[in-house]
Amino acid sequence: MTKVALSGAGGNVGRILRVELQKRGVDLRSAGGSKPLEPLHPGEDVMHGDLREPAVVDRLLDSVDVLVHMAGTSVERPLPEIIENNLRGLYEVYEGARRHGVRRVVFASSNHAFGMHATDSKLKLDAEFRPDGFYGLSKVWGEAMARMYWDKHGIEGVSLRIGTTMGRPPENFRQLSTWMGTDDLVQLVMRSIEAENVGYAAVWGVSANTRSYYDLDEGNTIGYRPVQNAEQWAGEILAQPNPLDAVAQRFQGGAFASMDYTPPERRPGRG
Ligand code: 15L
Repeated sequence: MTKVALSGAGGNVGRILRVELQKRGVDLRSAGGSKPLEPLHPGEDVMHGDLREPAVVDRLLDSVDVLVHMAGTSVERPLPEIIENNLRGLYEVYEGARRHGVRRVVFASSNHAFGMHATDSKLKLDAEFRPDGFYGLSKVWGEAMARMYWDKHGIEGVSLRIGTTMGRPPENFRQLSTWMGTDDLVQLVMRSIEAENVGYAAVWGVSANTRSYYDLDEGNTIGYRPVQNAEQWAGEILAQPNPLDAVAQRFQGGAFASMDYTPPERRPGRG
């Protein structure tokens, strides 16, 4: 049976996956960061620790076939923190994957690797990376890292370009485009674990939203077919004001894009 490790199991997405994957019979080891995870049932395979330490990574990946890597900083933060948690952390788990013969790494990438695309464009999987900050930039690096470990070391990689997933309905106008429901999230991760001969693949981690920023018609290598749609909540959401400022409304990354944004009149050569 495939042994799956889940890092970031105490985080917003990991917490959902920890429960849902076990419900579906996945043989799972769940890892938290600094805080121990309370076992959900007697004998649950849980651990915690700092993934920058090879000994912790060794515990995580011992006898593991597939790593679902959800750990790391998940919001915009100063670059030194992003480098430690997202770049160095990912490097350590990939080197651990080599040591332990892990077959596949499923990497939590993000829509923020594309956040400076305009909200009126629809992206295909080969769209240009346009990160909206240091967090998004770390996901560009992570996708390239997954590609490199497949090309160079034969570790399969799936980059999940996750939109907005939080275990509840969409809450604002932007999320009508970026939302992914829990059923779709679970299908996405199950396909990422079970699909055969993936090699390296990137997939949009969003539901089949009517207002999607992403072209889902081109399909994907792992056979993920979302069935949920944020439009179901459009009536309530459109009745509320859009909470985003004018800049955030122009770019797919929303508030991440407008954070520390240099307006045209303050750009070099325009003053
Ligand atoms: C992400 O990548 C973040 O981890 C999450 O905090 C949300 O901001 C989400 O994207 C989003 O864009 O809604």
